Amino acid sequence: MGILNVTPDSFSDGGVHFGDPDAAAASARGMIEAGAAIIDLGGESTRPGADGVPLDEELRRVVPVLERLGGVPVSIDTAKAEVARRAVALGAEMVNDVTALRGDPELAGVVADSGAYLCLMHMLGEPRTMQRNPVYGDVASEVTAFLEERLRAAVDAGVPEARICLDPGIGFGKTVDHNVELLRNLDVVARLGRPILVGVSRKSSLGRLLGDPGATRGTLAASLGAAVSAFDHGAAIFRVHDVLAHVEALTIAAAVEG
Ligand code: HH2
Repeated sequence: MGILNVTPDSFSDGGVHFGDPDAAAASARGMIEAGAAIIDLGGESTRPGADGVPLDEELRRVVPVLERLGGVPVSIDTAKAEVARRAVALGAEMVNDVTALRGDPELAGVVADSGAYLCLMHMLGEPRTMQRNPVYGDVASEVTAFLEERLRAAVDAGVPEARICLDPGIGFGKTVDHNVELLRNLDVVARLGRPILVGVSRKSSLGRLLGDPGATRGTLAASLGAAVSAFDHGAAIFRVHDVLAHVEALTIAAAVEG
């Protein structure tokens, strides 16, 4: 899954494609050529400390890009029902909701009615405050219990289970140690029987693990190490900025795994 943020403030690629839908669409097509199976298009940053974006502004960011992405498999990274509705009408095949259907009461219905795929992600708190001292007893089992409950809620709302993938939400209300522990115990989440999506690409925990306590992002090499390790622990979908490098690394990991 290649990341395409059309925001001024995403933690890693903020501003790169903001206000230039032609460049954004070209970048998406480049990621597909490099081996991405789907492009995750987002118009609202969820980095720690980020404020929300109003509906009309989010639509202004993503709609021109969606209109240029005919033939490209797209996931829309949004928590807003109206953004998802417009996106699926313009061809998006998946809704990636970092609130796991807790943000907008109408989103479940939009996904169910459209037949889109759905990603449910774990987050403790909300982006503005989520990194203020997150506390867990056992992070893997708590995240798994949350995702199990959200999976049931989505199915009860009419989204077929076979269309849903689950994401432990690396960096969303978690310390570096929580993120590492979660990746090490991904198989616990995978026991829910749904494909696991992991987004760890360039995240600050990677830079911090490499010894910089003030890191705001991680390197490519660190991202590849984390992705291969996540693969070994059962991840199936990788949300990444650097598609070709991940396709190459994961192709080798998969070959070794057999
Ligand atoms: N991470 C980010 C955004 N959306 N969606 C899922 N399912 N999983 C993730 O880990 C995830 C996500 C944050 O990364 P990014 O989009 O690069 O930055 P920002 O939120 O600042 O736009």
